[in-house]
Amino acid sequence: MKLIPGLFAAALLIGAQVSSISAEDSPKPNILFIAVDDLRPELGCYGQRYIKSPNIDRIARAGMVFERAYCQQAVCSPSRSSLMTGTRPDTTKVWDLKTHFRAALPNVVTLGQHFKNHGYFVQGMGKIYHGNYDDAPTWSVPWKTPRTPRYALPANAKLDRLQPEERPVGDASRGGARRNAADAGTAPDGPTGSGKNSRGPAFESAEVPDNTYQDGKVAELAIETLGDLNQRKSPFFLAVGFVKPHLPFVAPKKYWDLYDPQEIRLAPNKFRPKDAPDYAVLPGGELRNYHGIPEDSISDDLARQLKHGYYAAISYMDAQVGRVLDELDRLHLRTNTIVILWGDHGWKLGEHDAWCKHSNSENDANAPLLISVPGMKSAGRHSKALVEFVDIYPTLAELAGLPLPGHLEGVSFRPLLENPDRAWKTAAFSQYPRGAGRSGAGQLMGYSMRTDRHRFTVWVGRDDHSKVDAIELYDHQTDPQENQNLAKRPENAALVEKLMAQWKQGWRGALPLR
Ligand SMILES: [Ca+2]
Repeated sequence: MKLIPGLFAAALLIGAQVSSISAEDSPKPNILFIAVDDLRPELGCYGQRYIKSPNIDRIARAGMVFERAYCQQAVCSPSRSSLMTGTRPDTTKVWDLKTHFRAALPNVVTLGQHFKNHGYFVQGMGKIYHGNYDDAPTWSVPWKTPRTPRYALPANAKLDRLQPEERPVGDASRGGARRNAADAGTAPDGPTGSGKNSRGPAFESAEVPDNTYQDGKVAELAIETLGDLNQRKSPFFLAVGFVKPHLPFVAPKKYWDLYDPQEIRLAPNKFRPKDAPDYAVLPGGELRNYHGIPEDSISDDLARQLKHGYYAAISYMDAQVGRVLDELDRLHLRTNTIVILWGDHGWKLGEHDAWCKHSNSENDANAPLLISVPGMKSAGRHSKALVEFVDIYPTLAELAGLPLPGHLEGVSFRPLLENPDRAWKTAAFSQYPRGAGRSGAGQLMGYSMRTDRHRFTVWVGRDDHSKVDAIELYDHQTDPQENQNLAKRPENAALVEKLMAQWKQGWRGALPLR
């Protein structure tokens, strides 16, 4: 074979560039940090083989799947602010979608900022922080994201722009219908100003290329950026945020075609948790913002369409993850890059006759977390250890050999990567605010504790934690769907007392021995 001199020289040059950021010259691993919006842990690699998620499954095969990872508050900005600052919502003071964590923590060093301060080139794109609440100090260069229309089909885009009074008479989406009061008053679930049926349809299937929607464009930007980062001497921290499967469930038709709607199974527990307070789980006001969604219970036919859309949106997003992973491989960066993927919180697809997030239930607090570290011996393993998203910051810092800032409220789960079955945290904590309860405790905060066996949630006054409005207790050994609150049963009095004592210890009392 006759070598073409110019090409050979180019190949040598590429090789030199690759090695310039590999272990010999720079011991620091790169980080590919993938955020996914509203992704519940219903994926192939979580044992749900009917979901087509081959690319996230690739990360699982090369890494570890955490089956019991919990966000600290099941809605975008509180969860992301907590994760990115390494502190909990009571520290960030971000419990809603309109507060920036810099208001309470003006000088906090975020995850990205910490890597930046230690020589990393830190770049972010797509949805990392919520909405317009970016944080410039996090990045080495300004965060950016491509903008695309929310819908590809003109009719849907037009509906999205219609004012409620312009909608067809008799349509449930016409103005005047009040949103579910509980949702409207207490569950921050959409941009300010959104309201009942004010948006386009909840789903869309269109014969369009992947880059019609935002995630396709974000993948393209990530691919282009990886090429640039590969030219740099410094290690990189690349944060790539995908917005699907967040509502609306829009995806190219080919991803819808991966699923047969007749085979989609509906949630078996289409009822509220028994003996739980009314506010424990809300019906899903966010979904009712979309055109054609009735205010009352969702019919089985519509539920099947919605689930079909959610699954299609997962497969579409997964394909974009795959494109970014392919580029990482093509550039030979995978051997020195830690890949982490997380969904910001779980989601209800009809469980408890409810939709969306916004609660402390297992459906909402439990979210996907996968991490792949080059050379890890436990690749392909799963861990059932209780881990929290607030642990991601210290874990990545430790894996990169960076010091751990003193403000962190989580712990590195690096030891689990060596032994996924070892003893770990005795509990994970989430919380969610609500309006006033019945006891006179005023505005409420539900502090929820997930132990190995139980979920134990105490609803207290936000201003006075000694005022208890309600308690929830679910036994995951006998009731993994949290259908029956057992807290008031006399035979559980001693258990409630024991869990209450553990709950009062909080996260500091649940830390693992390392
Ligand atoms: Ca979200």
